[in-house]
Amino acid sequence: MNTPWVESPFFKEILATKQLSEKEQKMALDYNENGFIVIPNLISETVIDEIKSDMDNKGYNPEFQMDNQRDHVRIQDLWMYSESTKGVACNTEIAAILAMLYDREPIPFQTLNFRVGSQQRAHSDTIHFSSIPAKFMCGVWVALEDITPENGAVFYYPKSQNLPEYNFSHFKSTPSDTAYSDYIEYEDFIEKIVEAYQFEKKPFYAKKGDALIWSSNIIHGGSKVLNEQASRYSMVTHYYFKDCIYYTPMLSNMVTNELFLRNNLVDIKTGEKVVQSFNGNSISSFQTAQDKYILNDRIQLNTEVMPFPEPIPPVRKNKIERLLHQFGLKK
Ligand SMILES: O=C(O)CCC(=O)C(=O)O
Repeated sequence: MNTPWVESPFFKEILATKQLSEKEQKMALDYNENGFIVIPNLISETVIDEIKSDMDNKGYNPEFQMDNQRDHVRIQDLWMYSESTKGVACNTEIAAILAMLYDREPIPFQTLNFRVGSQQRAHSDTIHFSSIPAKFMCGVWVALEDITPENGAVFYYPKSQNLPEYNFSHFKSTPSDTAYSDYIEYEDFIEKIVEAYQFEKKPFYAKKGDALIWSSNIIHGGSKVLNEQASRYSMVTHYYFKDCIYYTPMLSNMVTNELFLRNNLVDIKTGEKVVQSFNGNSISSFQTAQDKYILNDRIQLNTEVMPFPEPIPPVRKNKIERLLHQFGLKK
């Protein structure tokens, strides 16, 4: 089935065919049941100290030149400037666990480093990072200091990974495009979903060095910070898995199925652009708006999922339109 085996309805059957150690089996069972697992004491004190020093001396230092997004809470993709952050994103122990859980090569593609609690409202990562086949994505969050009720623990709702992958098409009454300014509507919706299903909220009071792996669709966020002076050094790496099509539902039109494809994903391990495919098979894409694509495998417009150069040259566009008419794909 085109779903991670660990999230498959046939999980138990598949598990019985696998040669897993007792430890791996327990991880797979827990991940399947709850949508997350904890790996205690994964990252050493030395590495943690190096990351924190890079955060303070580079990420949060306005004098240090970097093009990445950063504010007083988070630094995006510090791995580009911090070998130790990159080392955690490419940690071989994490990679082995992810490869075991997903049966595909993990691709670390984004890091976020936090100095304080994010206080981010409940959400699933699938609103930002989805894939075809679905659910080939996960987050690995690492505590770079002890987490307490004071400093804004990450929280999650076990079993919520089994919900549909909610996006704007599930609650907005119009088929219009969405933008980040609409995100609050998604957060309000997710809050209502959590209430409706009465999921149990669990804070992650991690010890320094502990890691939490969460599945793409589990609802999670950052608790309120009770002590404004408290730091919460931590980092998260987001992973996709090989041979999928990668897109952002938040910026796609999920009613008309026009996808915001992540054409510029970079594999942190190699620094190379990630090739998109459906289980290794390339699929054509047709650009419908500046940042949106439909996938089509009948008309060979492109050999793989890649954008056309922008703007689409008029001659080519006419040819595409003629082809779409011819195949009954456009009136
Ligand atoms: O670190 C946190 O407080 C939350 C991070 C998070 O929700 C995410 O990376 O998706």
